[in-house]
Amino acid sequence: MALSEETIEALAEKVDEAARTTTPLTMLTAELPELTLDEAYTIQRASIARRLERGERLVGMKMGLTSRAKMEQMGVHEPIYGHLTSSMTLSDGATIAHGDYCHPRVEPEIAFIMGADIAGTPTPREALAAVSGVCGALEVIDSRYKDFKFTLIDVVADNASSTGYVLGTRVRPASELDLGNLGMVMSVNGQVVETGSSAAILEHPARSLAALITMLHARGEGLKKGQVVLAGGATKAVALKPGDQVTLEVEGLGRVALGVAG
Ligand code: OOG
Ligand code: MG
Repeated sequence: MALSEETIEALAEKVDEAARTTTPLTMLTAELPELTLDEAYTIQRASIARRLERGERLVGMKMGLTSRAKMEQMGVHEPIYGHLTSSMTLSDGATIAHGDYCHPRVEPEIAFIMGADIAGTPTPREALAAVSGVCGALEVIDSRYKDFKFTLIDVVADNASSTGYVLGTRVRPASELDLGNLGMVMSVNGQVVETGSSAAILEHPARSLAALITMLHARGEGLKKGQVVLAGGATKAVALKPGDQVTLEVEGLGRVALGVAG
């Protein structure tokens, strides 16, 4: 049985309020085991509509669960996407307050800046042709579900745990980089915590971008010039603690930093 518009709205309000008030939720599928993936994406869009009504702007999209490390860490083995809004944008070197989140984690990412609108079902090469620049990024994720545990359906409804992202200031054309194999080193308080390669992201971050555009196409949507796209964590995510200073170095793309107030 399909969900009514009222139920979709009520579930969107639930995840949106949990995010707004940082109050951990019980998984939606605990009460509604029959929720479908398509309905979960509809709930996600309805929750984003609530943010836009509050004055936030849509600034881009993100892919999630695109590396084996992330899939295994979360126990969800299918790539997903989420929406990025203006309230999630953090500047390089910014300090966040741990208390503003439920249980924040950070992960090393590659970001694309779109140089043209694109929709349809492009190949990775075609998707990359619509990109004006590539940079390193740190994503802060914060599941609204208790203990950071969820099913595929639940995490999609919760906008793929999106809560914040920092872009590196060194933005370069993809053609100048060996984008399919850039070394990535994430450190916390000067200690290396995760090392990886952009190859971990669906074998090449451009494949993640093409997969996103193809998934959006199923809903008659696409990407717009100027939007940011995060390709997905290349390694496991790491829990943030008050006082942490996080840096990510990406080969050819410099360093990105984020602090957590203690
Ligand atoms: C879901 C979001 C995944 C990524 O890069 O894999 C994600 C989660 O792990 O909470 O952002
Ligand atoms: Mg991510």
